[in-house]
Amino acid sequence: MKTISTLVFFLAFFSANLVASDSISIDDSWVRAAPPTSSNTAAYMKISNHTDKAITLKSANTDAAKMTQLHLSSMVDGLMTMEEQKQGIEIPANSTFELKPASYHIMIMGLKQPLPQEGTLTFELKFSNGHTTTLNAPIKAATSPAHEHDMKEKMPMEMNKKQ
Ligand SMILES: [Cu+2]
Repeated sequence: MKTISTLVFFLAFFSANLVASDSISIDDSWVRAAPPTSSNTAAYMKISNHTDKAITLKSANTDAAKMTQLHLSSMVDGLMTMEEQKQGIEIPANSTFELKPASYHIMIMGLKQPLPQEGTLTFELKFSNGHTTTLNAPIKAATSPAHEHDMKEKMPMEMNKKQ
């Protein structure tokens, strides 16, 4: 009986995954660990659109923070700035789009508690085609010391000079 219930579990698991990957799949997601001095961080991932139409990431939500926005970082006059992408982030047809440091990201503002470099953060992503994905993104340390969220921003954010 144990073998059968294990098998049923795996079949249910894999078929759920197949349904979820119909239009959109997410790989390599991660959240930047935040020290106690910072209440903001960002999440990154690769989003694949398996359809022949563009799909827009409309929103991301997590219970761990007061607010979540979709942002684009770019260099303006030698300063890294970020702008909210109110229209969402478009994933072109049949392609993979990467949210990454110094580029598109999910901005997490007003963390309810520090994010140590362990565990995962749960997100819900909503897409323009009605698709919704729940994601458990691992929390990792920053790989690059100079990051947009440590610099002066258009919006008020803590400077993180201690590190
Ligand atoms: Cu940002």
